[in-house]
Amino acid sequence: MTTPDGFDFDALAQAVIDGQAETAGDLTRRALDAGIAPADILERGLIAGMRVVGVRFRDNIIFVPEVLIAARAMKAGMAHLEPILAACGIEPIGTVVIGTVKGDIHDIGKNLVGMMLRGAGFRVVDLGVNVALPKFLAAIDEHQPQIVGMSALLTTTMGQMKTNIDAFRERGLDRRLRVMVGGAPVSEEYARTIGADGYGKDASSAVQRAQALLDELKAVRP
Ligand code: B12
Repeated sequence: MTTPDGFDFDALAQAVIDGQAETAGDLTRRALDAGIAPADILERGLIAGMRVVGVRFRDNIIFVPEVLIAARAMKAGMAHLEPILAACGIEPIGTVVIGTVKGDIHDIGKNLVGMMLRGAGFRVVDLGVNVALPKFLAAIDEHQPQIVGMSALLTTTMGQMKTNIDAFRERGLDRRLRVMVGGAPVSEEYARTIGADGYGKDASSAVQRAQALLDELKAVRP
């Protein structure tokens, strides 16, 4: 699809699908220069491309190396969006510690959520991927976040989120922080089942939920 000002979202999606990092970066830059909203570039270009990659991967049409190359192209585009999404006010409205849980190395979605949270005024401490419980606990101790975000993309690693939430609760941390979870296999219902306080199906709903949780926490602990 082409916008009235001539930007072709399909070409950007295709660059991700083909793993053309340079083209994905150039097209993202061009879209920004044409005044297209970062959220549209993300959703209709970069994420649209990665969606196709996901289907082809699932159907065994492509394999891990191709997916990695596509992920690199997506990141090349995201690198141009990050400073814009992150540009915000001065004082952070709250702190979020975020990471992909132990056993899982998917980080594209988590990075997007982190970027959008920064854009909404949060300080974001990103622990990276394959984050084991002790690392979450140490970061909570060090950064005193109001919110902890956990990402899991595999059905085999989703359970780790519950293990972590249980451990936070055992330590009484649920009195002073709220937990948000997300990732492709995670649902609102699953989040509720494991005792998470919030779920985000995508980065913008993650931001809305984080803002609501922060307000809720401030009402309880002003
Ligand atoms: C890219 C990718 C990879 C890349 C990851 C590169 C990277 N740097 O992240 C590579 C090639 C490394 C990879 C490896 C593997 N992958 Co993979 N991968 C994918 C793929 C195609 C896309 C994921 C992605 O980036 N999506 C785009 C982002 C924007 O979406 P997202 O991650 O869902 O994030 C959004 C939301 O979920 C939400 N969100 C995400 N995190 C959070 C956190 C919080 C707090 C909140 C509120 C919201 C939130 O907001 C995000 C932004 O909108 C998916 C397919 C899919 N449909 O998800 C498979 C997929 C997840 N992978 C899969 C598999 C099986 C694997 C491997 C086991 C393959 C293998 N045989 O080795 C390994 C596992 C490695 C490991 N230990 O983690 C399966 C999982 C199946 C299952 N049921 O568990 C999938 C579903 C593919 C499939 N259909 O089979 N993979």
